[in-house]
This record gives sequence, structure tokens and C-alpha cells, in this order.
Amino acid sequence: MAHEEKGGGGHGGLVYEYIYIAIIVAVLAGFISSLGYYSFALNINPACEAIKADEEQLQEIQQLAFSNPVVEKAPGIYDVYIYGRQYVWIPSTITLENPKQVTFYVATGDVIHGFEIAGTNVNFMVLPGYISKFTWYPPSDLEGELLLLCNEYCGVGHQLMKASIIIERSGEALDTTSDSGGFIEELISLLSITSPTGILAHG
Ligand SMILES: [Cu+2]
Repeated sequence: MAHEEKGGGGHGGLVYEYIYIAIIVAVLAGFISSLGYYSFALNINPACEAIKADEEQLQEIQQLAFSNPVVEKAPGIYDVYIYGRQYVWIPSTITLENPKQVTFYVATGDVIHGFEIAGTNVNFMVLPGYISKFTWYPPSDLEGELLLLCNEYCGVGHQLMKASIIIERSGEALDTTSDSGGFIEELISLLSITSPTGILAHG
């Protein structure tokens, strides 16, 4: 490398430059491949599906959250409507019986909120003017009370913004999930649950 240098000055400068370039390229390659690893191998993606919504559609989510937040479309297949505003999630308690697939539709009435179910891979942002849609495949052995919190600072009462997701399992349904539930989805949610989802979602 140094032989390309013109003139008779010190021949070390260019070598250092190439070393620095190599280090920077290596660091960038590391960042990009770790992004790819989290995204494709672990299926941890910071963004949910954000659907652009007008005032009417946002109000519809709000009304459903108040009146009929949990819709069981088929056994274990749920649609859940949640409305966030400073400093509450509406409704404050959601009960799911033997859930296999849960699709959340979430809207905010004011500022940006962060929708996170602690200990799971459910972690996405809720933006004003959008409906956030996220489909979750809860592991078949997951049960009990989970904490739904807001992980995006939204004002002075931010730390009060929480709700409960209660997962009930009956023995009968546990047996059927093992053969009817998708193995890949279960594997992905198992892998995701042990990974630091919070770090990525805040990026
Ligand atoms: Cu908040």
C-alpha cells in the first residue's frame, strides 16, 4: 500500500488510512449483519404494520376498545382493539382463553405511545394518525397475568400507563395446540422471548 504514495515523505500515513478504512468497514458490516440476524433469524422487528387512518377509523378503534375490545374469530384466534391515551390503555384488563394467534389493533388519542407486553416479543410504537397492527403467536405454555406497559415516554404520568393481559389455559386446549399450532411460529416466539427486544425497538 505504501508504495503508491508519491513523493519521498514518510511512508506510514497511507497504511494507517487503510487500516482505519478497514476498521470502519468491519464495524459497519458488523452492524448490518447483526440487523439482518435479528430481523430474519430471530424475527425481531421494531416496526409493526402501521395503517394510515383518518379520524373516523381512529374513532372506530376507540369505540371498539371501550365496547367490544376482544373478538374471538375462531377458537384461539383473536382480534384485540386497544386505545391508548395519556396515561391509560383502554381497556385496562384483557382476558384471552387459550390464545394461539392474537392480532392487536392499537390507536392513540394524543401522542406516541410504546406498546409492550413485558416478557414477550410484543413491542411496537403507536403513532398518531395510524392504526398499529401486530399479530402475536403466544407460546402454548404461556399463561397468567402479563403486564402491558407504555415504553415510550409520553408525559408526566407515563409510568402509570399500564394494563393487564390475562392468559387462561385449559388442559384440553393445551393438548390440541401442540399439533394444530404452527411449529415455526412457536419456535420464533420462543426464540424472541429470550432476546433483548426492548433495545431494538427503541432504535
Ligand atoms: Cu408512556
